[in-house]
Amino acid sequence: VKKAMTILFVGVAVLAGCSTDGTTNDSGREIEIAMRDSFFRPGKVTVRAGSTVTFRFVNRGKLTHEAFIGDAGMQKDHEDEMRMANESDEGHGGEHGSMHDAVTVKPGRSATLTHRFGEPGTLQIGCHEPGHYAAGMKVTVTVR
Ligand SMILES: [Cu+2]
Repeated sequence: VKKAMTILFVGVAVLAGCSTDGTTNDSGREIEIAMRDSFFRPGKVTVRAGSTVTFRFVNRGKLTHEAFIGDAGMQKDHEDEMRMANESDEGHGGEHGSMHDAVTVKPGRSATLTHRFGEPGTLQIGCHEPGHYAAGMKVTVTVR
């Protein structure tokens, strides 16, 4: 918990630094997000429109988790795809590695996902392991 607080504090400090300079582009920024059973910490991040940000997901839980970046509609579509993949034995891609903007992270492992944020708006990073997204396992990403 202490570490998550530190990350949160650093994140806020970085944002505060950017707001004093309108031209700051935080491309190349890396944000660490912890995966727990079953939620992400921090649960909210803010990024700049037009920047490319790398998220490092560190799975500190005992379950496998996933991270998928997209808007609310894309989260719903991905949730449906994951449900279908879990229900049928065929066409079950395992790590679903062909899908960009999604990573699956086993307990004790970490993985990165780099995303370019276009227009201002609100996106989410959701975990679509069965039941996790419904349980609130998501990060709200404010793009501004
Ligand atoms: Cu999860």
